[in-house]
Amino acid sequence: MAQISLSRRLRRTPFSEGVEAAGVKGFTVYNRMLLPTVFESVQADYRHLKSHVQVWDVSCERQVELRGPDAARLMQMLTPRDLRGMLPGQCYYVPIVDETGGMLNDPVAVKLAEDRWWISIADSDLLLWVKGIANGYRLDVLVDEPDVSPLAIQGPKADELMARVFGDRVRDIRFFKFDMFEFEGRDLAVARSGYSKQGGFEIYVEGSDIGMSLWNALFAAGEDLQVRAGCPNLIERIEGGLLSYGNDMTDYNTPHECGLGKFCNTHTAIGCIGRDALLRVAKEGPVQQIRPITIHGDEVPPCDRPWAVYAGGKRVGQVTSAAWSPDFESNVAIGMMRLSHWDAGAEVEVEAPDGTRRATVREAFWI
Ligand code: THG
Repeated sequence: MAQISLSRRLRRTPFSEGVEAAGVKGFTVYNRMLLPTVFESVQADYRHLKSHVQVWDVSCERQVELRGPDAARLMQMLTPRDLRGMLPGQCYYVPIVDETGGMLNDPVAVKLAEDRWWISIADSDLLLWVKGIANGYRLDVLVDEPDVSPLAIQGPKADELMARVFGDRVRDIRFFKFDMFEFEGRDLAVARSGYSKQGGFEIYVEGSDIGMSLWNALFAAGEDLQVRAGCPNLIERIEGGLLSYGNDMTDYNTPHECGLGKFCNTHTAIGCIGRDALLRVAKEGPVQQIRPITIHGDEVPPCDRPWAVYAGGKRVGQVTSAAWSPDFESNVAIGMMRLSHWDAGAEVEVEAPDGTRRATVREAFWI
């Protein structure tokens, strides 16, 4: 198998040394940065994540920082989610849309103060869009990418590991809230969030220089908890219905097609750049939507391009993520399904690269 060539354009992270020492076996590129995808095997990593605790180098979730008197105004221009009730110390999952209502990113917004925000981005060049808007509208706000690298602690033993390093106060952090914690004289934001359904935290590590000492402290404290290096797990995130920007959705999709309508308050999100477009599409309702899908038969190959979905000889959707789930003993998948075939129970055919498979549209994998 060919290898990917390393260079300055493919950025390393403050934790790359630790990731390599832990025996990483595969990477992807995300925001022009290395993101581990496999340590032991995707299935072994999955079982460990669901049983113990893992430390994830998710530095590639880069921050777009907004700082200045117009920071809150700019943030609301970017998203149809109403931010008026959001307080410092809160995180919101926010669809970001362009002037057509197309999805540009699906980040976590972190409100540090009225005039200071981080946008913890998925894999698209959001910094350029945000800088363009700030300058085009002559807003009084600084927009840049700070030296902040998220480190996620995920799994059922995450509370115990974090309490040992940061103190029992971490146990009091509520879901999608953060508080400040000291490590080696640095004040770090620690949130209860992360790209898994196993529970856990994200540490926004400010200052690359302390990266490896935090990494080492977590591994030293968690030896008896069987702490391991891990990464966002393909199987677990499909089971949990966590979407992947660029895979499950692109700028051709609206938030409503992505099932993110619950994170839109288009009527009250005054100032949102995509508001008029979304008011129009929301009135009609989407004609396709993202759905969980069970693909029958044995383990599917990797889904590195959309797989067409058919019913009665007509195209009715596409699968964009798929993996074998040991716990559900079937292939779990995420796909964009046309309205005629998006109801749970719909029987369809998926054109996988190794042949046509029967598949069933689901409400959720655990129902
Ligand atoms: N954490 C942080 N930044 C991120 C991600 C993250 N940036 C990139 C990527 N992940 C952005 N995408 C997502 C997708 C899903 C969630 C968070 C970021 C998520 N969703 C929960 C869910 O759908 O169940 C909860 C949403 C809610 O209830 O508000 O967590 O993971 N820092």
